[in-house]
Amino acid sequence: MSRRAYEKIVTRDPNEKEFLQAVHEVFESVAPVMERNPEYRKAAILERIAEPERIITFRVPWMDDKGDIHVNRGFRVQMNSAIGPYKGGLRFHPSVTLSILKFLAFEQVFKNALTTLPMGGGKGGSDFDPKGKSDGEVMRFCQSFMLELQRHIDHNTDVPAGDIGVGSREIGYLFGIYKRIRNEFSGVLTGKSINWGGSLIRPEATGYGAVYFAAEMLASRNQTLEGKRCLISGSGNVAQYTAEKLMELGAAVLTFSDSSGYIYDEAGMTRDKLKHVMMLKNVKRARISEYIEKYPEAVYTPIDPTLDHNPMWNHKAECAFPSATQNEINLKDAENLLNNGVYVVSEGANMPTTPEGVYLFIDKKILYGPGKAANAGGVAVSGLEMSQNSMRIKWSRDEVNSKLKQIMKRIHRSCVEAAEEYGTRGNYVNGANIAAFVKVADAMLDQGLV
Ligand code: NDP
Ligand code: 2IT
Repeated sequence: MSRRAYEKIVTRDPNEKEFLQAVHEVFESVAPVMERNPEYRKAAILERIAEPERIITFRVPWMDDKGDIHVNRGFRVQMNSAIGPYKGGLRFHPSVTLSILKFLAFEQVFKNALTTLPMGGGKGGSDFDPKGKSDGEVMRFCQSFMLELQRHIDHNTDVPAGDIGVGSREIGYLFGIYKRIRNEFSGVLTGKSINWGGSLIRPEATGYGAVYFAAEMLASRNQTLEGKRCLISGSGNVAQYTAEKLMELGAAVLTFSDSSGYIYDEAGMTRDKLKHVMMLKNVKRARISEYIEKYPEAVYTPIDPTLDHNPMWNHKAECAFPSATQNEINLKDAENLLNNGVYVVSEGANMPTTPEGVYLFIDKKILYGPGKAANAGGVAVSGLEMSQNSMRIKWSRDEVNSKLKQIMKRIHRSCVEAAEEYGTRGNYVNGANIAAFVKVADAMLDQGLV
């Protein structure tokens, strides 16, 4: 690995733990690419690719329903525009820091390159916590947030979307105020509702894509998802549609979680149970613990912060779909997964496995699909939403779904080919990082020193 380039970044931002973690993994994967391509070193591609083109931070003042004033911090990290306008979600969560958004923006650059669509990478958000807030409070926050962000985005410049804490309600409020300020109806955000510019299948895309990616990995061993027992973390957008597609393909979904705990339903999810989860999380905005009130045969386990592992990952299964947040699978969890029979991990979340966990998965040669490949279906359909908006047309469900499937198949193939080309067969981490890096690096070379 290019230690020198990495150490420079550590020296500059020693406290950005998540960002350094994401950079370290990519730099390690692309070391042999740097060896083979001295022109990348000469053009300081590593130094440039890990430095955001622009970071915007701003104050977001807003008033709650009682009339009290609150101040949150807003961010947009415009990481890389070598292959298209900045593209990536907005995260509203109290844990948001610049380090987290830089890691997400960095991952996004490579993920977007893998989709083969013309999108650069960016990410943004705020430390605002939408939990327990009224619709009016969320709306006022979104309006204040966009009042500043709108200066820096445009459908040709930077196109945000949702992520944790930003779903269709928030995208609606953000879009409404953008349209009013700019006096234009454009595709400046994706994840819009279907009757005002959204794409069919966008809500489903990340979860469906993660399942298609798992199916591709299994197909490489002549296997399918049918009859496989699956553990899913999270119970939000990605988790819900991962479950839906898994059930459709005949797999058994055993778990859901949120930041308070998890449910284990040994009998497996059904359409009705999933519908109930969607109502609880999307409409009632309740906790997943309420699931057992309707389905008492399931077991709810609250998070125990004194444990060194998450018991959710300690159940018999074949597949795991981490779909909540970063670093939710540590080494102990990874060991537990393997000991329980899991040999397929398809990451719906971004960077959900710690480096030690990743090394173990690779070492044990399981089918491990890293987030930037496995969850790229969401941003891919965002790219398709942008195309539909530009052309002012709307594709059918089947059309978008079959494009999504093709894209996930292609991503899988480019990971496999790049891993093989560099002598690490079956290593999807190297495959994803290398295939994406080469594409972005070549575009950067073409465009000179910018
Ligand atoms: P949602 O806000 O819809 O759901 C997030 C889920 O994860 C909730 O169940 C939430 O629980 C749980 N969660 C969030 N933070 C934590 C935490 N710190 N500890 C434990 N659980 C947590 O978000 P999405 O489903 O959209 O996003 C889930 C993951 O997928 C994220 O990593 C995101 O970056 C990634 N992703 C999303 C894409 C998309 O299109 N939406 C695309 C690609 C990746 P609670 O209800 O308690 O907050
Ligand atoms: O992490 C991600 O890829 C997303 N949150 C989706 C980004 C997008 O622009 O659709």
